[in-house]
Amino acid sequence: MDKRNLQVCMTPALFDLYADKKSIVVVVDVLRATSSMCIAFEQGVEKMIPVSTVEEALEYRNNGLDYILAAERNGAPVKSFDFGNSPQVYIDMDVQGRTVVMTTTNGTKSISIAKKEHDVAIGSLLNLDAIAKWLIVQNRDVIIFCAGWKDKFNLEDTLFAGALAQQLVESGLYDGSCDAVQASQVLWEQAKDDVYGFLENSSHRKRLAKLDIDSDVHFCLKVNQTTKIPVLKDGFLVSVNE
Ligand code: 3SL
Repeated sequence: MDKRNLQVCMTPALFDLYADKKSIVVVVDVLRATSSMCIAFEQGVEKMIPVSTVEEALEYRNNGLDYILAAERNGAPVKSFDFGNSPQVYIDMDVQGRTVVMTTTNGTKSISIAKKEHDVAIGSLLNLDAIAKWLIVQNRDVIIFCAGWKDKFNLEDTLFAGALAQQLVESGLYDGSCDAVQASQVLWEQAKDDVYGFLENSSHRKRLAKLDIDSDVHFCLKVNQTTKIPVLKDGFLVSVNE
């Protein structure tokens, strides 16, 4: 049997090189957008609307519906929004049944790029095993799309790519020969026993530490805290695992 194609796209700047109009694209922004999305569904959020710009998000404020508006730029919450991009806010607040409109620096931008021609699912270390199992059942080609930072490579998204790629390749269903798949798996192998330590000198860990939100880093690096798998349907993220 022919194996399914598996690719890792390390940054949004490279996405056109991997796009094939048929793969499921798994968007990942470990710190912190896709981690926040996964935990939001775990805590009872019903739908999320990812948008690229702050202006688009603000348009939802006055349309009469009771949305939670969440926005982050350069790591910081955007003034006048209900939430920033901390995953822990979904633990602290009652969000059952709510719809969240979210815009972030890299995560929602990457979703906007991917959704033009591909089906989109949301991955993070928090839902690692669940999304691996779900992808194997879908039996389709996969692109793991790292949101990075402003079109640059980052380590944490690449580690997730390696962790997910490892499970997909071990299933025997996927061809793991893409160089970026192999590179991400090598990094994950080195990092997996102490991901926080491995990221000690990484740019985003330092950026978030300066903003005094290191506890979010610890939170986002926990593996398998939820089985929710957010997927994009008609512009809304919904979870395929209830
Ligand atoms: O870039 C993004 O989408 C954010 O996740 C970055 S931050 O972790 O909120 O700084």
